[in-house]
Amino acid sequence: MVFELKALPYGFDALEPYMDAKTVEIHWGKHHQGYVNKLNVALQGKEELSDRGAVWILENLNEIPDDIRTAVKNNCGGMINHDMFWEILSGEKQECFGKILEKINEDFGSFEDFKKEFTEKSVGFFGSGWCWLVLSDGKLEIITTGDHDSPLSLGKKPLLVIDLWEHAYYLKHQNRRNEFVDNFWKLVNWGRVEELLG
Ligand code: MN3
Repeated sequence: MVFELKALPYGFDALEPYMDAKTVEIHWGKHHQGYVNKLNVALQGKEELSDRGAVWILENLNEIPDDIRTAVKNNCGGMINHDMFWEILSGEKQECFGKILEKINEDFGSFEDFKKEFTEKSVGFFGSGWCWLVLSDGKLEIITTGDHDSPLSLGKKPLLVIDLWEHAYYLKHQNRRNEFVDNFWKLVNWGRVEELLG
């Protein structure tokens, strides 16, 4: 199969003023699209792999031939990590609620403790990568991954993610990643995160 760029669930300006329309347009239309394109190039003539889907690929990287494994890992992760990033954002400000809030309180002590740890790990992460809330053996964890590595490759279920590559914030915030992370909290679609928790 040929992978396609998933449509954004909202318009470019839907996340204003916390995430600017120009950043969303370039991030989705150029960066995200670029990973989809490069994944298709890497998997050309390998339908037996692409037909199994992106999740299977990231859960089974050892089954990808050596000569294309790095390109497939980077670009499949680039595609699917961005799919999740867009879908857990929303312009309709929400507080964390329901089952996901209960689980966060259970595993982190309080929402504020969770938010503090996630913020510190996001702001402090060195280089390009992602910070995640994942479910691992029934327990919530905050982890970071470098480049476009996915928690799926570690056997963990991703629920929430922030993109820490400079392209995610440089136009608006330049080097001030902490401002970008602060704004991220105003955009989280907790209803979607709760659905992903299942
Ligand atoms: Mn990105």
